[in-house]
Amino acid sequence: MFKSQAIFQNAYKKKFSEIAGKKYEDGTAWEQYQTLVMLIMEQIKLNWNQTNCNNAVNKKKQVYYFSMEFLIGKLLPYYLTNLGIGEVVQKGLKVLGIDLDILIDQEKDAGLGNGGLGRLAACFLDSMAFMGIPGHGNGIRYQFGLFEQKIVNGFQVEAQEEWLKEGYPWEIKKPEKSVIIKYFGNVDTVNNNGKLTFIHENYESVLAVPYDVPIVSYDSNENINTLRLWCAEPPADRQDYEPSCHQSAISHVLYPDDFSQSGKQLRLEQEYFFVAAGLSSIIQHFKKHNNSIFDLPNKVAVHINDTHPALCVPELMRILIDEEGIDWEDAWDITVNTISYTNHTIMPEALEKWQLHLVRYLLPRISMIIEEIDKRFKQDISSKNLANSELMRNTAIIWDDEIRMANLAVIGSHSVNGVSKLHSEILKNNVQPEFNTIYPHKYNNKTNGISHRRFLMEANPGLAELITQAIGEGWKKNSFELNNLVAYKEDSSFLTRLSEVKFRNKCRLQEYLFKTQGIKINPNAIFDVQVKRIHAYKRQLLNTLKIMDIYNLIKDHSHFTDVQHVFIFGGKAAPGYHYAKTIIKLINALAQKINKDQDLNDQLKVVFVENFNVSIAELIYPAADISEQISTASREASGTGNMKFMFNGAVTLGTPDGANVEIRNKVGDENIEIFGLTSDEVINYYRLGGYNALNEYENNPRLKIVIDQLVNGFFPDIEKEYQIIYNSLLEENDQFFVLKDFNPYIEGFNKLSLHFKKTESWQKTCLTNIAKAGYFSSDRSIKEYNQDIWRVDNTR
Ligand code: 26W
Repeated sequence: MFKSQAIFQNAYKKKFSEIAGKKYEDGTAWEQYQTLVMLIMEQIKLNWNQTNCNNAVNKKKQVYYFSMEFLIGKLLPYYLTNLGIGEVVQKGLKVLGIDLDILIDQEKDAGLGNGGLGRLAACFLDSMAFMGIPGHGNGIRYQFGLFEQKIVNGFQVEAQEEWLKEGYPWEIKKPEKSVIIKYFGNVDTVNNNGKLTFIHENYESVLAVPYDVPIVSYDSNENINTLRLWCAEPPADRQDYEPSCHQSAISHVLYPDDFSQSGKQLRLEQEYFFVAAGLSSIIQHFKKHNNSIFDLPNKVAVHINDTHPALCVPELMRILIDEEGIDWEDAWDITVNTISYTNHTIMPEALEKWQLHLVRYLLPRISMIIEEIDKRFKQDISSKNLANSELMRNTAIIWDDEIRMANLAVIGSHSVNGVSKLHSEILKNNVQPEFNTIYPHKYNNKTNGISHRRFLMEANPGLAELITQAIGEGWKKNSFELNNLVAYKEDSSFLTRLSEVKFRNKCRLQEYLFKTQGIKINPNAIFDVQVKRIHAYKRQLLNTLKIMDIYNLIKDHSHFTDVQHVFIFGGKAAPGYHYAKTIIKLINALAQKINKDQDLNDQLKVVFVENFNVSIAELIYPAADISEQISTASREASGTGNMKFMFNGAVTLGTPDGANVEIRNKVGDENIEIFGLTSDEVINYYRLGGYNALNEYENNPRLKIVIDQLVNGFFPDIEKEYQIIYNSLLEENDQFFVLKDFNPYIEGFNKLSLHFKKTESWQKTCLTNIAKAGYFSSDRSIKEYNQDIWRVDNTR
């Protein structure tokens, strides 16, 4: 591809005039960007088609990753690196007087996700393509992404995220592959000589139109997978519909809450929409190339990313029974053997439940099937003498006139996994112990991973180059080779270069923050970073109370350090999550107070980075010194930010939660700061109904001061602005153990701050973190998913 700069330049000029009908010099930056993407699309098309043909001819098993979210970020810079054409393109454009960075700026992050779950899906697509696994994404092409976050007077303000406004040149619309999705109506049951058939009548149709995006991974040009995103349109015979009509509303906007279950009918419509469209296109494709539908589990793996696509279970049953004419028992075997499920949260608020009457009304045939699955499951466990009342209550799919999606997912799939060792144990032993006795063979762990090519190779080119100079390029394809860096632990010139790279990355972030938010920070300071969704359980509050305490000590003259600290926060709060939004306001109020306080001599700075997204994340992780992973133990299923920081040599300050535990096992206690209650302790407290938060408050003078400051006029805000935070700690007895973990947290933080001053020792710790990060590449996760669950032969 583009063997020389001249070839690229000519192709570019030609393509430009084809697309824009004028000379490239007269084009807008958007037109220049669009041309570049179209040119790349043209180059990869052949391999993309070829991948599909090869898969068909070789009858390779295909993996379909169903996810409500895919947070793929920007594709242009990543694909240039992956295709190995970054330099040719950059230099070629430069000769034409075009700055590649300006073109990259034109691309909007595809904000098709909320947070960890969506970014995990994107990393998994990357690793599947890299490893030659025919693995495709199936999701929704939301017209509007999550939302764009603006901070106005310290408050989060949400603006529509119009990522598609100018078009998205990476997608190809495939109208010929559209599918009709049926909602509402009634089901007529007809008895044909003893065989029941089900006819769905009086339904409303929605057209699902697929848009395909190519998934191009590093050095694996010959295997280009597909992310298929479905867009809702009115059906062909109803083109008179207003564009705002019910039908097209389905793919309008991503549900912006990644926490509480909501009874929104629209979300249920969305879930059925991409499930039914995806399965229909999979079955059509399968039937074209295979003779027997009984072969489905050998040729197709359907993976459901959390319960949002759990309607795959009844929908696949519906297709097999109503359309393929298979009897229930066989259909059930095929379904269970085809589907596998990952759980991403044990928070009860986030476990999806749908009102039975809503499902009956919206999806009449699907609800019949769910009720039948529920009935047969109950009969089955009774016949095996497994039933007792607690087991019946906890495992039922339908209970209290609600459908519990997690139970449907467990019963309807052959594999159930958690996303870190700790989370998988909690899931199996504490959340679903009854299912674990019924189906012990289903439970397994797949610790999350992240694309180290995206978050190290691309995001941190300085570090990537330094690593490559030391140990060669092998680590890009085999992340475990990073371990060879251990040999450089005593090499002081290498350690110096490592700190120089970090310094440059901190300058890069400093420039960005000055340009976008007008904030000045000192790159010599410790960058202590907490970036993730804002949630009570992630405890941004604990971090804030810590900063208030440090501030108080400095003001009190009882504390002076010669290390400066910059505390960086970033993340979005769900628009309806008042508490989380108040936390954002509190952080900004603290930033205001601290940043302008002359007494502090710049010892402290607090920054809330606006609109945290994949692109901004790529600037932040490489610049971090301390990675804040301070969730209430047992609540964070895994975390993946922790891994992104680790690959970039930041040191974790965290609780023994999620994958933090595994990070500690890899780097050793001396290279991480783990503090606070363990998950067992937290779970025990929950069982006992909590702990005595008031006690902590009353017996800890420094803590008492900061808590009082929330409500005593310390912040010049409207009265009672932070009362709900104060109340959450004292009146509601601190459900997330913020006060209980306060002292150990401060201790851990102080240790890391002191360590930072011992430059060489600190750099060794950073190096160890990078060297031991290899395990947390999504390549490793995907390898395990494939070996244990999907079983696709990906040998070339
Ligand atoms: C119903 C709304 C909703 C939407 C999304 C509820 C719950 C979710 C997700 C399950 C939330 C999520 O993103 N979970 C995160 O998944 C990551 C990837 O496995 C983990 O690393 C995080 O610990 C987990 O919080």
